[in-house]
Amino acid sequence: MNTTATAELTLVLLDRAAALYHDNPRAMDMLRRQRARFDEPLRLAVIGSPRSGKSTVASALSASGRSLRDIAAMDTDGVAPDATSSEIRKRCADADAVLCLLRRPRGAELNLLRAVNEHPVAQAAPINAVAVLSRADELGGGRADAVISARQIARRARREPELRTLCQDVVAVAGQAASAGRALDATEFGALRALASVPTEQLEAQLLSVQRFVSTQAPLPVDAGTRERLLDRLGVFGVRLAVTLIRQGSDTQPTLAAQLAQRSGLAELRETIERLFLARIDVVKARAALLALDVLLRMEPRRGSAALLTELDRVVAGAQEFHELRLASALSADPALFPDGLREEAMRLIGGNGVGPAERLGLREPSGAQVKAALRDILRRWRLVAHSPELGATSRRAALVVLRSVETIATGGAPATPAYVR
Ligand SMILES: Nc1nc2c(ncn2[C@@H]2O[C@H](COP(=O)(O)OP(=O)(O)OP(=O)(O)O)[C@@H](O)[C@H]2O)c(=O)[nH]1
Ligand SMILES: [Mg+2]
Repeated sequence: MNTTATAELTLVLLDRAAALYHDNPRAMDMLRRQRARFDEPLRLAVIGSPRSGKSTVASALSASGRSLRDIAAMDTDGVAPDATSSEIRKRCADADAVLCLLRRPRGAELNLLRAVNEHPVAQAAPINAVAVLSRADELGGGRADAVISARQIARRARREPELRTLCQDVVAVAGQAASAGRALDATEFGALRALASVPTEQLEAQLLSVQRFVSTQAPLPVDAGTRERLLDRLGVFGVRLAVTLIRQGSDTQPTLAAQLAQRSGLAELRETIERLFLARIDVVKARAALLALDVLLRMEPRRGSAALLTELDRVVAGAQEFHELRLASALSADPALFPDGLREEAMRLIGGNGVGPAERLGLREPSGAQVKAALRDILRRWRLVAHSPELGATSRRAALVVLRSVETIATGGAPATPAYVR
């Protein structure tokens, strides 16, 4: 695996802890598991209040694309509505990242996200949670364009001060419609096509209520039993969306399944997971391992553990990748952090558009000379920003994070190992 500086430092800390706890089988077992997790798929815990759609979203993700190999979705069914923070954290302890399902992006539902964020290491590196407005069709009133309205709610929620400290992104997904696409059999697909041939107004009248739609009296070219099955699989919203999509030309089963994934928000959720977690999987893994190590060092103190804890704190505080991720969410939430132009450049330089040097510099297949010239220019500009008297202290500190990212590219992508771990 191509590890970043922070992942390497984490492995060093795990080795040191192994030397320290060599006579403690339970601790050694835990340390071995932390080491092994770097070679495993992303472990994604799906949490949420009862009936929030956890099982549906987990299975939709598992059935979609490459996920079986690169994501292991963990459905955390059975967390009581009044579960304490420590119970919730225990359920997420083995996870690298968390999807927190919300019916609404406010109120007591946010307690779950608050609990996930409570640990000090989690606060220093809040890079592993995405809030999902699940059952998004209900937020949008069940119309065929319901997910579009739910996306707007998600976009607004992303900018709210508390939510943006608790998670890295907010996305809307209609899980049921998303997971149904692939599962449809030929009879069900044929039935949807038949429904698509019914004049829009006539079909809409039957879709006004579940009772009407499944009634044996309904003037529809599909038998009542099949209609009931369609409703079980897709829900009223899913039937509406599928019929609309078929009318618009998605009239083969694979294209319909793909369009359902797109229009239900599942595709966006996958992209978010790719961008935030899979693109930096070793940093996400390092964070989880550091959290577990922190707990061990605190719960089972012994000679040498306090010194190791100090080093761990230094690694967490010094991890450029954590700083970059925090700045990336700060930039999306607070566009006024930098003036226009600089904001987009900052996002690019800290890896918001991709973590490779070419993507950070915005150059396609650059030559060595191009990179050098670009870096000289960028370094000069950002040193000025970092010391600009016109910007507030927060912006200047943010500029230092950008500057350090640029310096990392300049030195070949690997920041020097700090002296304290040598
Ligand atoms: N309208 C709508 N209903 C949904 C959606 N996803 C799930 N549901 C329904 O909501 C109910 C709960 O869904 P699950 O996926 O079982 O939710 P869960 O969070 O695993 O539920 P528990 O395990 O009982 O806590 C089921 O009746 C689903 O059919 C959705 O996207 N839209
Ligand atoms: Mg469930």
